[in-house]
Amino acid sequence: MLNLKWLFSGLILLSSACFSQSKSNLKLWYNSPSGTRWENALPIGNGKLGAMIYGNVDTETVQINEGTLWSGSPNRNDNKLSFDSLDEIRALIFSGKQKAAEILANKAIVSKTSHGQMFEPVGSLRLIFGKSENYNSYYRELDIEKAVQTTTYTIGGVNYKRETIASFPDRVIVMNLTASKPGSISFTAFYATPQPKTTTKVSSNELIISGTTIDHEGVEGKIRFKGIARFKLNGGKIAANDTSITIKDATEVTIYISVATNFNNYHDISGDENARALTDLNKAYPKSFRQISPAHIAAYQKYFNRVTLDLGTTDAARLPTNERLRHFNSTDDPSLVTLYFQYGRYLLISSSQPGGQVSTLQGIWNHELYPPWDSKYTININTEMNYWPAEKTNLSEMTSPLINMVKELAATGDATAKNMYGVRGWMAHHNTDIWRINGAVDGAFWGLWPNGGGWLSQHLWEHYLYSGDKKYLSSVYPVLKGAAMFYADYLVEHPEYHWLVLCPDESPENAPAAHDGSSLDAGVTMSNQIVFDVFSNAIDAAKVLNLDKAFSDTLNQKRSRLAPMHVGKFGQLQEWLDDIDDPNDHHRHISHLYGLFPSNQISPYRTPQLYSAAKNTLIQRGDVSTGWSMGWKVNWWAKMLDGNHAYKLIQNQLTPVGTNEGGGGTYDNLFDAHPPFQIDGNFGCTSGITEMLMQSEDGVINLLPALPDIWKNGSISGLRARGGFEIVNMQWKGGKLIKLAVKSNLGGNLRLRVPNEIKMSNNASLLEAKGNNINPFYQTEKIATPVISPEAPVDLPKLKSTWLYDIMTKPGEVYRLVLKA
Ligand code: FUC
Repeated sequence: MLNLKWLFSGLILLSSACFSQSKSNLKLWYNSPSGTRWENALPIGNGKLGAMIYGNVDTETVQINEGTLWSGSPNRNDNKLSFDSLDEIRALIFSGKQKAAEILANKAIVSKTSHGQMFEPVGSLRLIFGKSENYNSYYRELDIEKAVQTTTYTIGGVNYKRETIASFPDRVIVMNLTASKPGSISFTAFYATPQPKTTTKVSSNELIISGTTIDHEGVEGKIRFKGIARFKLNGGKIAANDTSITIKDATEVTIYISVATNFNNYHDISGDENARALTDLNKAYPKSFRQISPAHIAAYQKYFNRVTLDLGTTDAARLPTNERLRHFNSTDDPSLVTLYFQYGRYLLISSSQPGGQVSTLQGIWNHELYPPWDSKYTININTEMNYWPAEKTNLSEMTSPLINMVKELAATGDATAKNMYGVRGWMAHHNTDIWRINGAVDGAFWGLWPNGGGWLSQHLWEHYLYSGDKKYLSSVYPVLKGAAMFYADYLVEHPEYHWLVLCPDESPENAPAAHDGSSLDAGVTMSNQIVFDVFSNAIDAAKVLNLDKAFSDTLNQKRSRLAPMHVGKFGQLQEWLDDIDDPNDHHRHISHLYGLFPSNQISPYRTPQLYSAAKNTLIQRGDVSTGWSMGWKVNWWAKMLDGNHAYKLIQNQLTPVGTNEGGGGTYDNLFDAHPPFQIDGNFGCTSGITEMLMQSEDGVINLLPALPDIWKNGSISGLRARGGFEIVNMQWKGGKLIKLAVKSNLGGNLRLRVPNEIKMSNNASLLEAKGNNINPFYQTEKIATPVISPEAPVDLPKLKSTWLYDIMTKPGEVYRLVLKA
């Protein structure tokens, strides 16, 4: 497996300059420029602005995004005909005529207006240095410990350096160009953009781009934007013509890029993009790069430094990132996993900041006028996956744009629930965008899924489970209640089985052959699981806040009438109410495993039969899939307590794009490949790596639940667990937990499940856990007894033995434990 011979001969070929420049393991670095491929460029971002830096020697390209630059304008896309056809569609589905129901739903339910607007690029700032074939010592990196991109090279004995940041405190992108010899920097700069409705202007030291976004699907583009790049020189001369700026013989150049739009929120675009762009720029411009940069790094590290991970380092780590990626599957390179894990955190901090927008399908990085799937929000998995790492990898603040979006969707989705389905509460289908559309899009096959709101609302409850913040909980309670109210009204009794089910409904984007290729159905497993969670969260939140007893009783009753999970004849967890799964179906969506992860309805300890069925389903579906689906599978195998299988999925994901059978993989800049680039796979995998090391549900904090054999030794610090606990530090050796420090922020019982015996480091007594965990954040809802097909093979999980302990904690205290020898 480990091809050391190859590796070392490769290492000898590399210049020593590269080694000395890449001391930190938390860098993506390369000894060649990006060329023309966007996915080779390196991403920076501050949650408001995003940029991809190419680092080419002849021409530097800074491809720029601004989070609120979207096509279209305030709009709704509900189909008002929906309610009149609802009974007929339901009757068709209940009588087995799914295809006919789908045809009718395409007319009556699917939107006749916008199918969602697009996240749009501003354009690129280009710096033309002129032909320079004779460069050497080329090096470029993205330092994710500092959030700084750097490119260096040498021409004619002069060392050139470009450093670029998207400053968090200063809200601008800043590029600093220096050279080892005075007067060596000359280039011509201009804006290039795919946006058709733009004008560019040049003033003495400024390039200005202004424009309006495009119309899309009948919605007029009304986002106005303004981008200003202002140049500051040390030495040399600057000259302007009508489209470009030319700089000659400077010793240092700093470029300050500010971009703003008129977007205030989904229904108000009355902002002043000119004043905004100027305000940010004028504040930043007087400061030098040496002043701006440390403040930026400090603001970034406030978040990033909260978590450290060490899985060990081998010589493979001395190779450039693209080489490491190429050889990951045949070498032992644990620190590439560390880099990928931390890169997920870097990407989340850079693309999702309080006050900004939700990280899209591509985070905050898109260069295309018509991006894949509009680079918007697919909320039947992808947007949720983006935020899986947030709470547990100690980036709780990054959920703020998501929480805000869910509140706004609750406001817009109230009319959707009423107009389209005649019910109370709020809902969203499977897509949304910056205008917070809630209608069904793309065709009923994909779009007639009423659970976008229900799933997203889980994140609001999760934020409470991690923080214990009751004031916050009361501020989002109406949203949780509204999500539950929608389902309480929308559920109908199944005419044959008599359970309460959603209808019309579907299991995202998959269709059983038995239904004539139609996805439409009633009471699909994932929906039952989501409704179960939405009801449980509303009941639990009401209890914490001492509110709405009568409504909680109603939800309780309805919850007890939901369809239970089913184990089918192939031993699988059924995707649909009927036993119609195909064991050879390898569809990338395995939505019914939502109950295993991110939800907590399937557990090896509480529901062993369902757990085995979920495992059979995972095996039947296979490993091969798209990027995000691989990311989900890492989490699932971690929940299956099978670290080696989870690691296999990480290997599949860390494979160069285009070389995997069936899709998935990774680009040279470590962006995840669906393909094309989709950022959810990055975030999903970061979450999965965390779940391999720590899980905090199922009544316990489970430490090292799915450690693969290859990560024998390691340590992690700073993970957060539900109930306000923080894993201050955890160390393992030879697969055994040897050292642990847990901080309790809220107090309460800390129940630990660990792979070996441990003791308090101060030799205080340590209780073996008994009975139910009394910690209110670790209560598990009782799952209905599953229906098991008589043909299903009986296979119950064989679980490794673990040790369970209880520690009654006090708020603010740290509890230290060590291996019991
Ligand atoms: C869903 C998935 C696709 C893709 C798209 C953005 O439709 O089925 O694979 O990820 O979202």
